[in-house]
Amino acid sequence: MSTVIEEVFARKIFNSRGEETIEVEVMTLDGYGRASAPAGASRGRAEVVPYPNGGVEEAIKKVENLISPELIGMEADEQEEIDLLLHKIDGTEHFKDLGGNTVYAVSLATAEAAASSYNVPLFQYLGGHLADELPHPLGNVLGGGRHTFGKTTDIQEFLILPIKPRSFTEAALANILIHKKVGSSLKKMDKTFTGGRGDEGAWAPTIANEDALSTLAKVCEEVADKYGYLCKVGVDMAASTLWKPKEKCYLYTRDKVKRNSEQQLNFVLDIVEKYDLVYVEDPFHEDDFENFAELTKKAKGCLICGDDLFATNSERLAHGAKMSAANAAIIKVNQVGTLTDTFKAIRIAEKAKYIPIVSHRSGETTDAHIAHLAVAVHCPIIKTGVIGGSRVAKINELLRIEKSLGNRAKMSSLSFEGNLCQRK
Ligand code: 2PG
Ligand code: MG
Repeated sequence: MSTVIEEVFARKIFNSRGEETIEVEVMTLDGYGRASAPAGASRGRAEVVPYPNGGVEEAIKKVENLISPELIGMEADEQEEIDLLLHKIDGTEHFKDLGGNTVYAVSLATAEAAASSYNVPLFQYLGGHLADELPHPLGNVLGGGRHTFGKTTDIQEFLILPIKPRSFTEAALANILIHKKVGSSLKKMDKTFTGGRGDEGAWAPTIANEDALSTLAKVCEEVADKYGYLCKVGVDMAASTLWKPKEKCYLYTRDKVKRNSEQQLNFVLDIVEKYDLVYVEDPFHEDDFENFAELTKKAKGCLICGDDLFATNSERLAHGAKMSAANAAIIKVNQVGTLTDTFKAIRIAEKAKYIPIVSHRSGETTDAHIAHLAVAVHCPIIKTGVIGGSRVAKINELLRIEKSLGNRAKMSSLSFEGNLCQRK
């Protein structure tokens, strides 16, 4: 068994939105890894820069001329050294020179090549033999914002989270059933609904924000009564996309409403109570740590999650933790670039008792690395979408992992007892 890197190769492929992206292959003497980078549409300002000037073409040249010569001869299982080297070659704070997506593809392909050299699945290579817990799938069922166009909802994502499923298979089934039933409800509600869906496979109807919430809540109730699958509703408000800094308000174009920060806080508290929301992501713009903290204090029983707020950035997470801003954090590897930086962010989140939520991006390839990452770090929740090729790729990989674990497979612990969702 040898993990010595023999070849590093980069090419251009397309993501689910038809945008160009980078794919990297890493060959060792005994193994092989391949990874392609996802892309966000509602990106946080604190994220690393996705590509160097010149885009994917230039990123490929960077791999060929700068990264590959350095990596050849190194051991693929020296992940930290390799990720550190990528920082050194780049030399900027936000991977401006190499591009965060370039680095993402190299970092992930290297890890996969090491796992393959050892002949173990990626989740086991990263998480060891005790990695036997499956995450709860947080599924995007209906949406608008930057993931669609036209008169869709202002809130970017209306999500569902299965509560206490017996297995990942059962949880995935519940999400698919609810997605399907929400589609039927929308068809009945609006004769002009075409069945259109947004970037992540979520329905994209032209309805008001609260109508979306009540539709989802109703379908969840019906499914619980008829099939016994208990699911709760959540939202990703992606509030930075609604925030108008000059006017200091959140603009809801669909609902023709403007809300200042206080009104936004009250609106979120209202919908949490009215629709029994279990999850609220990015309810305020990305620099408003104070209101995140205020909401976290007040919205007992609800996960308040930072995505653009933290951008998987260790310093931002540590700052948020000091203020008790949020109690969950989205983890997206391409927001920071390397696996090592991602593990660091996860450790900080866990130390602060935040729930880490490994997440897809709106522009995805059919890669399934995040499924492995979620199992490796015992992540209680994975945000992956419900249907569509690039979404199902992650779900299917988790089904394979569950099956491969046999009797050892269990759902990651997420306690919904009492009023507060927290890790046991
Ligand atoms: C988000 C993500 C994924 P994007 O805001 O959470 O759902 O969207 O990848 O466009 O940032
Ligand atoms: Mg988000």
